[in-house]
Amino acid sequence: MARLVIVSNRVPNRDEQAGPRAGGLVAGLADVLAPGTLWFGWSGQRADVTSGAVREVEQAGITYGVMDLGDADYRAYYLGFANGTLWPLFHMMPALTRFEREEYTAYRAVNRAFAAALMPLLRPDDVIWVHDYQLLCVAQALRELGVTNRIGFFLHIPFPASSLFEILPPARELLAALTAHDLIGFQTESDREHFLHAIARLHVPGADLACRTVVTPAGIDPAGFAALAARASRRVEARRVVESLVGRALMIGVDRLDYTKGLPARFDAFGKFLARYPAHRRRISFLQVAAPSREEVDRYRALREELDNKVGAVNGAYSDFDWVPLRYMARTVSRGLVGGLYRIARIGLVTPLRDGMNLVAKEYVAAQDPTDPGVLILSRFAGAADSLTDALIVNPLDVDGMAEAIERALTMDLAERRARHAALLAAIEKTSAAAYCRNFLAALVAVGRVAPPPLRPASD
Ligand code: ADQ
Repeated sequence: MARLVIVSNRVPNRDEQAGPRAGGLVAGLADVLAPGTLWFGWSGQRADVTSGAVREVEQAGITYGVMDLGDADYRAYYLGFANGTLWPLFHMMPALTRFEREEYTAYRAVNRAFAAALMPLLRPDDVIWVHDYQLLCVAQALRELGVTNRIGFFLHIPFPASSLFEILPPARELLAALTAHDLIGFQTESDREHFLHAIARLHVPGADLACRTVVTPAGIDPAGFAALAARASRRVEARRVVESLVGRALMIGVDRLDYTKGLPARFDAFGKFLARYPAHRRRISFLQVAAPSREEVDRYRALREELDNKVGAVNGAYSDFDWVPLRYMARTVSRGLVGGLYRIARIGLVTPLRDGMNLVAKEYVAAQDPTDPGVLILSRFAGAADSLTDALIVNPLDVDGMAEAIERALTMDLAERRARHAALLAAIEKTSAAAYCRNFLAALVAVGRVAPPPLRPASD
């Protein structure tokens, strides 16, 4: 049976001491991997130069192969081209997108270094699955080294409209690099359409490319997350939150601190809600947990400042002696506690300006008590909105519309909450993490007709 080799920029945090890390890719995959899998990526550590030396660690039957990144590569590849160019552009924010040719050169060099370091670890029948925008060119580099294995790629973030993608100077080169994969996976139909449109407009060769793409939305383990959330809602921190509410409804937001997540407009919407519906003022408490990420990037520092100011404005205007309307915690909390907070919350507010999928929306649904569930408010520009149509769907730029949705969620009767939740739960079960992996790998091996690598027995 073929072995599965996962390649991603970061590998799961194997060091419990280092505490939890927020991030969708790892959360989605880690639960479903079978023993015997090799997971290869950056260690998260920096060295003087990228030497390509690999350290292998085995844990629960999974082998993790990691390499360090040189300081200059970290800046040019990771902070530069991956997160200063591709991340904003793929989220359709051209005004935030910069381009430096040296950073792009470093990006390609690091992708080649990944390929060269991985190559000696490969076996002839391995099935290789590369993840996300940091590693668009690894497969091409592996092919140049003579690797003929099945290689699949999955893009976790959106693929932008082709007119935007084309502003990237190496647009055509990057598309050509992607065609080195046997299969290319996307979160939504619209991402796939954008990609195929770009291929056509830039005349990238690859006649059968449409048959080598697949849409497999990323998901979670709904039953596992529900059990974790039920346990966690009894934890001491969760009980402290409940006590602090004294009869008020909790509204929760949980995000990586990122400008794509729409936090400033979300805070404005909450302020608007308090202004427009004075009767609800003391009946709701909004808790936003935002995990700092990519703090070396200026944009992210500016976002932090903007949010601090907005929190001050809302609380300054509406706080009372015994009520703080908006509590904002710029930190990562444990996965268990996140689940417990979702379960306590009457409203889950997920309003990214643009998001590949957004697993927080799925986690919030899974965490609810089905007999008395909360209401999900979801941006139409999250990939998750394609399947979670029974959420209250909002436009994340429409501050008034979001304020109205908060009011509607707060006053929704139990029958409607239950009906919506049942439909949402069915949708997240259909697009679970297990289904995501199964569907992608089935499509990848169908392209090459090899025996599929094993996954853990499905819990969905
Ligand atoms: P992300 O942008 O990281 O992932 P998302 O899908 O929302 O976004 O996943 C975030 C994960 O981190 C969730 O599991 C969440 O619980 C956790 N998390 C976030 N903030 C946290 C905090 N403060 N404390 C603790 N945990 C926190 C990328 C794409 C997404 C896509 C995923 C998976 O950007 O669009 O859904 O990959 O494909």
